[in-house]
Amino acid sequence: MKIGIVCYPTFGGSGVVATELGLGLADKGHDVHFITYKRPVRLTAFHANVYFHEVTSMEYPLFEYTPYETSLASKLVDVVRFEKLDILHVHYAIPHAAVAYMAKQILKSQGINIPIITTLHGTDITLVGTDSSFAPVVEFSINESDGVTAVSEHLRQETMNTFKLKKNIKVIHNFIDFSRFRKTNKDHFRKAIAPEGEKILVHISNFRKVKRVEDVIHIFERVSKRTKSKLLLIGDGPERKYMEELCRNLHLCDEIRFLGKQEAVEELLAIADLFILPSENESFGLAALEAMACEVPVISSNAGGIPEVNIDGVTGYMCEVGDVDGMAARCIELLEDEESLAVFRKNAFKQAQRFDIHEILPSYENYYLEIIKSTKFN
Ligand code: GMT
Repeated sequence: MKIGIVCYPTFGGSGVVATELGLGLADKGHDVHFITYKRPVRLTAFHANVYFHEVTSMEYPLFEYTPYETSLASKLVDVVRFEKLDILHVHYAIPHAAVAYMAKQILKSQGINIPIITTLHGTDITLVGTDSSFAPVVEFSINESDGVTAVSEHLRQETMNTFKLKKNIKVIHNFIDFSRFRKTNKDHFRKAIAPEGEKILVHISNFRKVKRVEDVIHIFERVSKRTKSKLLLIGDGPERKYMEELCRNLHLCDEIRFLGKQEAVEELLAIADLFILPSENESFGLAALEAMACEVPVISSNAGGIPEVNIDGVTGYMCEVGDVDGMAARCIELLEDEESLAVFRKNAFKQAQRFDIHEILPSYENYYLEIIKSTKFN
């Protein structure tokens, strides 16, 4: 198939999933065309059947806001027409689903039928999509997509509850590439970060409010009083400066390291004992899955789709959102019991295998074929 993928090219989960999906499809022989404003961060090496089409917008003094949507729609029309794409798969509803609808209508007027699949990732529904400045467009463009997928059952339900939908939503979970995410020996890193054999806790996110990074720090404060430990905070975003302030106020700067955005997170997960994810909302929790693939148990909230990934008492523990004491107690419990920790590590890995890219990818391929077939004579 010739597949067009539209996504955010940044470090966010939706862009990562879109890029890994595209690369996986290319490995299976499909031609994959990424269409976005910047080369996606995980699209680094050369691949024979992967193409990147950069969307550029004309600058004009009248434009206080550059009309990216118009440029993207024009680029989609161009790429679909001249590369003869079979399907367009857009990730994150805002604005991609609406732009795809616009491109579809233009192409229709030129006698070209392009099926559109929209994948919902989470905040495009739970946080941003419900805002009155977006909601009518999100609802309309989901209904106008030929196929819609959500990354968890919870997100599917939430979308159905939030919008008036005429469409079925297919659940296709996030996935993991074990050729990259697996436990490796990085003892030299461990020695550098925890020279006195301290336990290592890790949190990775985009430091937005929804991630509750302050809970991570408060959990760590409690844990470090009982167990010699270090906390690695990976990623960057609007909350980071407040979190740095909080660490200073709690006198924890020697124990907590802010590592910023990192490309090779698997190398840091390789030295982690626990992964902390106390999110307010989380449609799936790809970061937790990546940790589990590296044999790191997860202490998390039970928000959104996290229970579809983390199994309470098996691959980690889950507590109510904001239950800092509960999450700290669970961390201490595991860190002080090497035997249980080893069992949880193995369980986490086993559960992660359910989301192996090789298991999940065929669901996308089959869905593409189903949607192409069902839209052929529209
Ligand atoms: O985690 C984020 O806030 C980034 C966001 C994104 O779309 O870039 O991630 C969402 O999509 C990921 C991939 O499908 C999911 O694994 C994350 O759970 C989801 N984040 C939220 O729902 C908060």
